[in-house]
Amino acid sequence: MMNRRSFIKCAGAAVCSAGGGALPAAPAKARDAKKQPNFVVIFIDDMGYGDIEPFGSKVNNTPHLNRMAAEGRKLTSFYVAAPVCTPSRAALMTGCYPKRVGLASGSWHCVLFPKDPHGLNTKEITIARVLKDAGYATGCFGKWHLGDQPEFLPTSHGFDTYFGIPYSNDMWPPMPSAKRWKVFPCPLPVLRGTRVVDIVKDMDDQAQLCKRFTDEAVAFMRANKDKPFFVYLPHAFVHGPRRARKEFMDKAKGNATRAQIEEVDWSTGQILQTVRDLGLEKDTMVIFTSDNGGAGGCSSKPLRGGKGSTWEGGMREPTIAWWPGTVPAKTTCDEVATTMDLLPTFAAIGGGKTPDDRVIDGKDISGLLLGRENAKSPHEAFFYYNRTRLQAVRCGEWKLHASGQLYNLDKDIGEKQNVAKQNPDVVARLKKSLDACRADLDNKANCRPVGKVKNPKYLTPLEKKES
Ligand SMILES: [Ca+2]
Repeated sequence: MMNRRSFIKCAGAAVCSAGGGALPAAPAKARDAKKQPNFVVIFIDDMGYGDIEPFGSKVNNTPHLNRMAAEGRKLTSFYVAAPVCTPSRAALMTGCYPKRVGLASGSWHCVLFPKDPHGLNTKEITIARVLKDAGYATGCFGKWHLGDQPEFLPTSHGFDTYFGIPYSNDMWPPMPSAKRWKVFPCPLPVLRGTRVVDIVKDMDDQAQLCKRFTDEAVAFMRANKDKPFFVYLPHAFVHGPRRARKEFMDKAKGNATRAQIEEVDWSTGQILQTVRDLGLEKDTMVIFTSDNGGAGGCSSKPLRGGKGSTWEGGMREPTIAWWPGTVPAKTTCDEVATTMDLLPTFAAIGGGKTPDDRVIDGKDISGLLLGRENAKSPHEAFFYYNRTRLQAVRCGEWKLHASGQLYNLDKDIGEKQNVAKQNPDVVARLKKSLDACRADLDNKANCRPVGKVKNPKYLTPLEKKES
């Protein structure tokens, strides 16, 4: 696929706009750091709210995240828009509720599978395309999971460069679930652009994924240090099956969950150190968060629930923003914010254009990130979807589940005390909010179609013994 250099070479030619996006593409340009800081989004897979020390872990050692939080800002009410991979990623990429872009779920499961005919529609304008069109060099390193057909891969969605696995690391012949799901055996490919360059064969290969994605991201940052860049680093860690590199396994005494969390901490340290080494720490915003709540072995404490649920533990993520000198150090923000907000926020900060020809659910949260005095959440309401079902709404301190339970999250972050009876007026107000959301997102006319191809193919040949 097209790398940045070949892209520049043919910038302006019609062929370069193939793959969607309404805006004309612009070549990556020289840095004007004041106007165009770099953006890095580190997106962990299946890590819970309580898995890192800045968010209360007593189990895992996360010195690099501790330093990141000390130098930056913790976001304690930061949400993803779905409690599982594919829809959560669709929301981050498009700035929209997953249902809005046809990806509330996969075709026959809550997420997309290998050879799925569906994927992120190339008519969507991703955060990468917005930044690329503003002159950023854009790279994605890690797990994509928004469609594995070439037209759905990152290089069709505004990323100059892609290296990673196209879907989850457990969509893999050795997994017992692979047979149960009857969609295999297709070896798990590692892609560069749209080309398969390697196969994840065994657990030793799995253990290398964090380092490989990190090394690629670091090399990309070094190669693009003189231009504004956007790095999206969606780790395959800490999604099962889990194994980290030996030094981390040894340190964690064989506890693979702990070892993986500590290795993504190491990875974050590598990213921040690279930024410092390049002298770009005053010009780079880094966001660390996770794609959904904690899966087995992880901790979403003190929140209730975890991956797959619309309790807080499924969708509220341990999030840190870092930009020395601009994002205030040693601070915490508890205002409601979401991954959907990153697209309009990065556009606002980086001189990009948020699409105005379609609904974008995310809002500019630069006031919250930069710690402007009295900055409030731009969200009157945040909605919790599980696949296509609306299950809850949060308005300020209150969360109403569609089932009728009401919680005051300021006083009861663990959703233990249903206070619906004591607060009928609040229940009535939030019910109206749920109704308004249903009237919007349950109406197909307000949603855009998922991408679809006619003859999807496995990216790698089937294993002989199984075919
Ligand atoms: Ca996930």
